[in-house]
Amino acid sequence: MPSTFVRARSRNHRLLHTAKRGAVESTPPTLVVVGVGTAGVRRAMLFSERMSELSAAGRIQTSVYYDCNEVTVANVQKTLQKSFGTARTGAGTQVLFPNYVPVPNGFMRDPTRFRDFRGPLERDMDNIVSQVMLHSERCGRVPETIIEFMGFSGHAVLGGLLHQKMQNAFPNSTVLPVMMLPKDHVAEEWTRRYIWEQYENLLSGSNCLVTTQSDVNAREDDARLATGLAGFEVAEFGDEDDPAISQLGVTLRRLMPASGGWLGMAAVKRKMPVTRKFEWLNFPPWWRQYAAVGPDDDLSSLLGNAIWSTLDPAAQLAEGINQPPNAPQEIVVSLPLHGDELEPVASQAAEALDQSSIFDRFTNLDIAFNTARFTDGIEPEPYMHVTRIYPVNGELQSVTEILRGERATLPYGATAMAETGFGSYFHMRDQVSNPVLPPVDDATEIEDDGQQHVRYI
Ligand SMILES: Nc1nc2c(ncn2[C@@H]2O[C@H](COP(=O)(O)OP(=O)(O)OP(=O)(O)O)[C@@H](O)[C@H]2O)c(=O)[nH]1
Ligand SMILES: [Mg+2]
Repeated sequence: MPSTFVRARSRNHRLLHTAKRGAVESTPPTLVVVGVGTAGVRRAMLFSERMSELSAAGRIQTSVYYDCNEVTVANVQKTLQKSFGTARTGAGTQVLFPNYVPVPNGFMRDPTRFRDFRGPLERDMDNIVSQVMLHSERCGRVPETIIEFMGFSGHAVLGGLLHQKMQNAFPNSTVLPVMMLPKDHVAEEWTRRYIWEQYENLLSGSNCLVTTQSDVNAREDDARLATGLAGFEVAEFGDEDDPAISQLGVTLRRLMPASGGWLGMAAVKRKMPVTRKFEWLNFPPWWRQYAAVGPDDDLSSLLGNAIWSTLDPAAQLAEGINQPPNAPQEIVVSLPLHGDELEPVASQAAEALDQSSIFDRFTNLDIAFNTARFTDGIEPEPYMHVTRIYPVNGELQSVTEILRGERATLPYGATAMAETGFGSYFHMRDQVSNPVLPPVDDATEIEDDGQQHVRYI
């Protein structure tokens, strides 16, 4: 596919680097995607859809849709049948479902319910993992990046177990668990009482991308997440002589060392100003229409604006997380342009950004531009998507709130630079030793009536 890629790299790399991407079909499959639970499966599906809209679904070796729920499995199968009817890409992807579904409707949000069936469930998961391994041998390479969409509901601990099995099967792969922090009382209660501690063990040492369960528009949030991840996967951040194929993996390996266990994502979607449209008839329907823009300043200021907007709280996929400004940051800009239009637009935008103070604010920032036209429902409007991934340090405010069951009052950031990811037990610390939490008031402790009247001789 003759799509052009342009990279603008901080001030020190003022020269734009241009690379012609080779035929996408020749890129060997190197991704494994795992969705756990109903929401996780939905997110994994959306990611695959985005990848096929980029003609890059062939990069996925295996998709695991792990939801012990007959309705979900049937839905996924129906959707896949439909899309395989039209898309040639992705046909080589292995698709796996749980074979053992002890309860047809899932675990009813109870994360302990799986324990009655743990033995056979684990055997089924072992079987899934060995099929993933077999297929990776068939593809001739171990997966470079494994994306796992997980949550805090009925399938939570099973997801953690599956994560461990995958990690053991592919110790050298870059694994990205994408967590969805709960926002409803049932899930928060379970997280507090049970799930968080399980995850401290099961996900120990991972760097997780944090998102928050949406209370407004889950569909839109899932789409932003999928669009961002797919955009990163087809970007080209690596050096030309880097043998890495998974570009998301390149990004993650750059960001993870700077993180305290978490990564954050911000995504902005903006309508493109269209001056001209034309068709590119040689390609499947989702690539047929392009917005082409003349060489006016409107677009570059709009672009600069959208990039700055990734700093807004509203753009963050998780609430209340902070980032060190000198940490590495990576931005992907996906534009619904014809490949030939991309380079002039990107150079102009890079120049405008250079003049704004963005590279002073983020001294270690990479920006990649690429072409992508995603189908957002039936809307014919072309959109640009800007996504930023960044490492997070210190306290996760929303987690403190969930585990404490009340709003955190002190400003976060006091404990920045601390390792707070799973395995550190940072958020599990007792009340006295956690500086963010108020000290325990001994005077309010209820006295044991019985003890008062007992005299020890
Ligand atoms: N973002 C998003 N959230 C969803 C979606 N479907 C359900 N949720 C929310 O995700 C939370 C977890 O629900 P599920 O994903 O069904 O949990 P599960 O792991 O499948 O657990 P059980 O269904 O209890 O076995 C719920 O609060 C839902 O509101 C979705 O498609 N996208
Ligand atoms: Mg479910």
